[in-house]
Amino acid sequence: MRNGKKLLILEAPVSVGSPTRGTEDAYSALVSDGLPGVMGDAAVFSPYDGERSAKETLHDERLRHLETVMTVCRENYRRTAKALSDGYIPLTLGGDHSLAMSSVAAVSEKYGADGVAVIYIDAHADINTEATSPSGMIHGMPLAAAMGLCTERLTVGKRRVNLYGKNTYIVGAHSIDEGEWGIIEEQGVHLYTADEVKRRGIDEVINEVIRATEGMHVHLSFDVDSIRGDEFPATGYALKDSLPLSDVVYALGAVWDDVPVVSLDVVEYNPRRDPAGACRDILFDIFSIFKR
Ligand SMILES: [Mn+2]
Repeated sequence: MRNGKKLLILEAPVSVGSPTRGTEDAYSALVSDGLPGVMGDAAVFSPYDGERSAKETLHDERLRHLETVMTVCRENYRRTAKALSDGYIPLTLGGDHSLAMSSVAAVSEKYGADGVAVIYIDAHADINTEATSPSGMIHGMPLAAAMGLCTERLTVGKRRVNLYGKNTYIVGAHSIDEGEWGIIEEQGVHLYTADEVKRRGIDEVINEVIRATEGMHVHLSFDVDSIRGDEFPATGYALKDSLPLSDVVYALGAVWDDVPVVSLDVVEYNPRRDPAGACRDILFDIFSIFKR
């Protein structure tokens, strides 16, 4: 608990922004397996109360299942904004990573796009637009949507631009689409690839990010596929070139301890791919970081 603030853990059940079903059950699986006991006094839990999103609404191959994704995103935006105004640190528990556009929108409306930085720990850059995306999967677009680079149909909240590239720090990406490289460069996004982290060491990289975000309100967005697939297989894309678990744990802990994080996402955990609960236990350890 920091400055007397508790986390408000928000269920955000959407998976159709990705090709894999199952992440929509992450909240209910983790809660029934004991996450509230792990968090103790540090967190309050808030199940989703909007329209459920299991249905697939594929109308446009460039924006797959847009309506379903946006229904959950609009609801999560509303709930994140309320959590912030009620004095909580909201934690959006996905669900797939399309949700980040909604949590970032709420944070940006409260603090202003100029005052918000995003630290984005992910195997992917998630900065495609509907024009550059090879798949049309919206979980690959949330950063571009938050920057106002996508169609207005991906706008959540009151404003089109909620984030600037110069305030965006992607850590651990290694699966980056061709069209994303140009966007990263044009927008001035700070990209620390998995290769760079392995070369320089996670401590040096994350300390550089922490120093660079000084004075900003930070949203921390964590995709479990940033962890090496052999260590954390319970996700849509378990990738061997992702970061070692120990690096990711170090990065999350360093950011949490040294940065005034105002909001978080934890996304892409798929309990259907975790029959023995090994990844659940890793997540419980990671959530324990956010108790301190
Ligand atoms: Mn992601």
